[in-house]
Amino acid sequence: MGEREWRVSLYRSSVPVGVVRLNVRNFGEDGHDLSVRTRGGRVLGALPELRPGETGSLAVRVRKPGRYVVFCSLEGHEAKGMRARLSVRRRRPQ
Ligand SMILES: [Cu+2]
Repeated sequence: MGEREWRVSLYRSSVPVGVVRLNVRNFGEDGHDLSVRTRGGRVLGALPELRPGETGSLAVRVRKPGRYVVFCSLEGHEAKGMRARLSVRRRRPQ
């Protein structure tokens, strides 16, 4: 996935429950960080700020299917558009 001003782009917007790993590159010209929260606002994990061009990896354990929000927590960035919706689905029976 990638971040830039003022966008968060997920390569996959739907993943199964379990450990969700987000590999991110900052394609922008400013620093950006990355967090995942529930719709209720509980933060499940956070990656510190990445400088332009840097990459990072954030793994969060998601136990319940539903919608989650992937966003940049730097002041004002989410309001400018740096958020994306992540749908977490049940695992299909094998
Ligand atoms: Cu940002």
